[in-house]
Amino acid sequence: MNNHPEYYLDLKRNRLEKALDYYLSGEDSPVFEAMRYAVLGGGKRFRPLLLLASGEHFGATEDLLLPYACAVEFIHNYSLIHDDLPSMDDDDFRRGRPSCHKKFGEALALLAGDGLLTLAFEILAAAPAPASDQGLKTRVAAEVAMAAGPRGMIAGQWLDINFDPDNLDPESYREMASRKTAGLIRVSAVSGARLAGAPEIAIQALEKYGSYLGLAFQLRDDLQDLLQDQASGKAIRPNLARILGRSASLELLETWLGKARRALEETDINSDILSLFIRQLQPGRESQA
Ligand code: GRG
Repeated sequence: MNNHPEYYLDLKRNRLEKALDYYLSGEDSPVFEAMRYAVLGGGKRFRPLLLLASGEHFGATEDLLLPYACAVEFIHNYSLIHDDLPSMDDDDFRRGRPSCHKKFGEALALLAGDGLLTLAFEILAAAPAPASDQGLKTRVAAEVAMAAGPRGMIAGQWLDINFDPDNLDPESYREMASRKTAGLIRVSAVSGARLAGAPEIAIQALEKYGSYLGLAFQLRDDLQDLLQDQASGKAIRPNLARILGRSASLELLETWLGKARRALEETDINSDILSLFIRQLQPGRESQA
């Protein structure tokens, strides 16, 4: 078998696509059609791949991990559908196609998002528990709920909506990004290892790795927005890259990626895949994460 990290990711991406399709099949309704449109139309599958890579590194099987990975991807897709709505970020395009509400109308897009969020927890409730410790399943489900919920992603979204563009400070921006974007990435990195029964020291390292990877993910996205906005002459949306400027943002991106790398090194987590996720976010590389 080819052990190349890119080969591993292609293989897992394939399995994920089949599993996502499976969970969205068998029901012929407009809501499911909109859910399928939103989920199955591309996407890098960064969070579920992270969950699979972290779990398999510590010895969990793909069969155990796949439902959890799909649940996290469904939550992510719900957040994108709702984020694109006119009352939020008002985006007409997502993944190179009309966003869900542009294709199906607002009511159906709202329901498709709700459908994906609740389906995620239906899947978690039915997911197999690790044989070694049945309680780990509930713990993971609770941590996923916390990351997505009103103290996590939802709180982050509210902070984001309410930013005053003229009074942005890096600390409060970091707080927003940590909840809005990094939380789901962090819980993906941790959940796989938790389900595998990894030791607490490794879990803590993955918390740190996931947090910094998530912050870097957001900052990279901000930098791309800044460059696009500068090129198009459009008003630059408030973001961290705008406050810091390009060169300080690139420096901070390197710092955060360095912290993610050190979290793995300090605890001897030698995973080519987890390291590749860091490299993919490095400045100058095409974003494939
Ligand atoms: C509506 C409760 C609620 C939350 C929305 C995550 C989020 C919160 C909004 C997305 C806004 C955004 C563009 C953030 C930048 C980072 C990010 C999450 C980008 C999109 O994720 P990718 O790059 O998307 O993983 P793909 O298409 O690859 O799945």
